[in-house]
Formats: sequence, structure tokens, C-alpha cells
Amino acid sequence: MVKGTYYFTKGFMWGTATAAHQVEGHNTNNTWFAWEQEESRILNRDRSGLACDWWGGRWREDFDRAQASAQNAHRLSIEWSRIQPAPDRWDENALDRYREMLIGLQDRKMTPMVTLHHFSEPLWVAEMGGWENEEIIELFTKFVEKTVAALKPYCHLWVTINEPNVFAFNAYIDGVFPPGKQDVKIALDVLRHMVLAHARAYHVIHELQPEARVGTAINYRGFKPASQWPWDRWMAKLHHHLFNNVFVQALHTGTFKALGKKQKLDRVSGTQDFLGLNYYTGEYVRFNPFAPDQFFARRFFRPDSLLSETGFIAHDPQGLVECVKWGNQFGVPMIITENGVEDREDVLRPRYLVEHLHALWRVINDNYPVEGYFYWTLVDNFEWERGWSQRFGLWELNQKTQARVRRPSAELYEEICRINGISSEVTARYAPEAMQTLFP
Ligand code: IFM
Repeated sequence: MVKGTYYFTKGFMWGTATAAHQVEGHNTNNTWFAWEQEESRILNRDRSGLACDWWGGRWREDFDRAQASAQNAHRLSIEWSRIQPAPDRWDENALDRYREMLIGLQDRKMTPMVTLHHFSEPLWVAEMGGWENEEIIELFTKFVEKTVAALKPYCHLWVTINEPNVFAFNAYIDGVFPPGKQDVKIALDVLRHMVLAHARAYHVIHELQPEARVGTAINYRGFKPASQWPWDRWMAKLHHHLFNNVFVQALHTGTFKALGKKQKLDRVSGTQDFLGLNYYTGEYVRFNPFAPDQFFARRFFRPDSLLSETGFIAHDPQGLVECVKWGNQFGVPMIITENGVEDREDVLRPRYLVEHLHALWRVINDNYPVEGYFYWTLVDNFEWERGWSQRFGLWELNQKTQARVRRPSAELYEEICRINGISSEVTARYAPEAMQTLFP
């Protein structure tokens, strides 16, 4: 066996990522809570309920776990509906709780990264039309101003909006997120409003905290043509453009360009200090004239793909290399703000983890600037319209008892964080099936 270690750069950030609604529990004043009450919106009619009980204080034990397993960073999100439960009311106690969490991270020598919007809004915002109504730009800016002013002593890494592309697609094209619409025009308006809201937030954060670093977290999906037929190739390009490009390109160039329309936006270009990349998988695209609601295409995983437990993800570590190379065109450092797999029995996860990290190591060694990696996620949490059916955690959660059980991947990730690299010994121990790829 070849022996060795792929070392990462000094100071590399190693962490996990979470989101408020998915872990806090008892979030009853936002769009997702209302969505969960509707019949057949969530698989198995699951509810977020107590989630991982972070609002009840269990963040402490989970941060202890992260710290004890050598993680030096954590990405969490702030729930807007807690900070501003009504248009004219700010909840200082809620801000105190988040302050406590961020201090909790600092005390554990973990760098906090804070996301300001992760898929959920207050109900009062939704009643005004949510992201369809451009007034949200002003409202979001005020929320950001209030939150950042309160929390800036404890955080300098801000993600304004998580996966704006997934949000616009799932909520306004596929209809699986609230408000469950299926309208491309609205989806594009929403995305444009998110671009503008991000840019406003970017400027506000920098005014409050000049040393802040502000970015977004885009979900990058690799789209490959199902064949070399020109229509398939064109469809793959269209999907790549609409899903991956539109949002980030607008922040880079200041022009929102989608489906033949171009719009120059003020004070938008250059509003990212880093680019957050959430990468999970890639898929194939075939032209389908009978699927106008799916942009005339069928998207699928190749039949020989190695699929995750619920078939949600096809194992494609090379896609992470392509993702980073794509992200590099925007000229700012990158951070892998999410990457992971749902796998209750931890069968694929060890291999998924080391092969993705090996792919990341390779691309960093080609001088692509990536500063950190956040595994999704620390403890099993509420997976949106998929409810509790998918288990992404390094720790398994029993929602009823709130007991956590460490999965082997948590130990594997700990070893990687501890040595700041992937060794042959650790790979052989936890993911022997990856030895051929990493240490042939
Ligand atoms: O759980 C989500 C997260 O909220 C956003 N990115 C993808 C994850 C896995 O589905």
C-alpha cells in the first residue's frame, strides 16, 4: 500500500454547516412552519417540531461535539422571524440567544460563519408577497442592519442568502417550497430581488463592519448533456446558465441576464468578498419537447451511478473540481459552504467524504483559492420537503429522545480535521473502497 497524506493549506477552515429552521425547533412564525401544517407538503407529513432543540440550548452539546472532533469553524443561520416577529417589533432576547451561540463558538475556538437568509421568512413578510414583492429588499436590508449591528463583535464572515437558485427554483418552478408556485417569470423576478437584496446587504454590512467578509452560498450542480446531439448540449448549457450562472454572474458583472433579457443593476457588481459553494451532485440533461414546465428537458442520474440511500445524490467527486474551476472565474476566494450525503447507515458517506476532499485537495494544489470546507451537516436535521427521511448528519439524531449517536464518518472527519489532511492510514481504516482512487 502506498503511504502518505494529502495535507491542506495551513489555516484551512474545517467545519459543518447548519440552518436555523432545520435545527432550532419550535420555529412557529415562519413560512416553513405554515407549510408543514398543510397536508401533503412534507414527505410522511413530517414536521420540524423540536428539530435538534438548539433553541432549547442543545447547541451547546453539539458545539462541544464539533470542538472535540477538531472542527475549527461552524456555519449557522439566523432566523429572521425570531429577530423581527412583526414589522414593528425587534426581539432583543432572540438576538441575545444568537449572541450567546456565537460567543459559544468563539469560546470553543471555532470561527463562526453566519447565514442571514436560509430558505425561511417571517409570516408577515410572506403575507406581503415575500420575495415576489420588491419591498422585501428594503425589509431584508433593515433586518440585516439590525442583526449585523448586534452580532458583529462575534462574527466577520457573512453569507447573505443561502442557495438563492434553489430557493427560486423550488419555491417558484417546482413548487415544493413555500409558496409552492410554478411560474418561471415570477421565479426570475424573485432571483433578481435576491440579487438586489444581497447587494444592499453587502453594502450595509461593510458600512457597519469594514473588515467583514460577505458572500453568498450558491448551490452548484453539474449539468452534462445526455448525448452529443446539439439539442441535448444546448439544454445542458441552458440549465447550467439558469441554475448556476445567473445569480453569481449578476453579482460579478452587475447585469442580470436570463432568458434573453438583460438588466443592468445599480451597485451590484463586485459585491462578493468570497464565493460560497454548496456542491452535492451532478446530473445529465436530455432535450424533451413535452416538458415545457421543466425547461424542455429531462434530468437524470446515469444508470451506472453510485446513488445515495434515497437516490437524492449521485456520487460525483470530479464534479467538485468542476465546481471550483467554474467558481474561480468570479475572481474571489472560495469556501465550500456545504457538501454531504444522506446516509442513515453511513455506508457511502466515508467514501463520499474522502473522495470529495481528495478532489478538493487536487484542485487547491492547482492553485485554485479555496479557504475552507463545511460538511453538511453536524447532526441529522429537518430536510425541508423531505422531512426526516434524509439523514445527512455526522451524528445520528433520535428526535424523540434527542439522543445523538456518533457515526463512523464523524470519527473519520475528526481525523481529517485533526491532521489537516487525508492520510492513507485513515482512508484504509474508514473508507477502504476509496484506497484505489486516493492511494493507488
Ligand atoms: O438541507 C439542505 C440545506 O438546507 C441547503 N443545501 C442542501 C441541504 C441538503 O438537502
